[in-house]
Amino acid sequence: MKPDAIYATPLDEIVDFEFDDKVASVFPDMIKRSVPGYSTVIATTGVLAKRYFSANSYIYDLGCSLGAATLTMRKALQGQQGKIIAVDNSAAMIERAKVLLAQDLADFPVEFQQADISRLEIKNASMVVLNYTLQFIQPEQRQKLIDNIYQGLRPGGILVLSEKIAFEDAHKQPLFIDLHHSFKKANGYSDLEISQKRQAIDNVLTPETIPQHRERLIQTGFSSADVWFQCFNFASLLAVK
Ligand code: GEK
Repeated sequence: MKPDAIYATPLDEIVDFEFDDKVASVFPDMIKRSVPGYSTVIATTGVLAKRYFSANSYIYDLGCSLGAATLTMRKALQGQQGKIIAVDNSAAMIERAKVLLAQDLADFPVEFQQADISRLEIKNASMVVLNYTLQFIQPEQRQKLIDNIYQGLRPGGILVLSEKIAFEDAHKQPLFIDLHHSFKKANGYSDLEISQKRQAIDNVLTPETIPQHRERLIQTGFSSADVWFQCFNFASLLAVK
């Protein structure tokens, strides 16, 4: 795994974070060292796929990056009839994801698409995965995307929504940001890397609170929406149609 050193040296200008080739080439190391609980969320996505997938349906992995969740779900669904449709708008991510898929031996169809998830037709889905991606969609466009997902799900189908989260409480917000930075330091990131990355990503990643996520999901029509995992300021919700 190529180590992430993108923000390791002082940069003259810090530009907005982008999912370009430089990021895609170090992505597995970056996300593992930056997102507390990432490997638990990926592994559990496979467990949920096994339970909620229904025959001849689709599973969507929206903002799939290199396809970590897709490959885990594929393994869980070997031999069944259906398809995983994995979508990302970054050409660099999709190109690399296709190479990783070609090296994977599991037997379940996967289709990678380079597309904007805000403009996607979602249909016949038993499961939709939005792992750490809604946070990059403009807040005013989020309801439309969640509506589209809800419409495309079969009754009893699920949405797995994993996000960086914010806190309303004036004490909790800085505490959890600080705890997240401690997590990154423990994983070998320097103070310079943490602060330069923070400047680069703050304009493009807008976290919301857990009550905001839950209310949106329930208002959309989901019969339940519960947090099944949280580590510091990263959480994952399971919403059932
Ligand atoms: C994982 N789920 O490893 N349309 C399509 N893709 C998008 C859009 C959009 N509008 N906006 C952002 N992306 C993955 C990790 S990373 C999270 C997801 C992170 C894509 C973007 O190109 C990137 O690959 C992904 O969403 C977010 O389980 O890096 O913090």
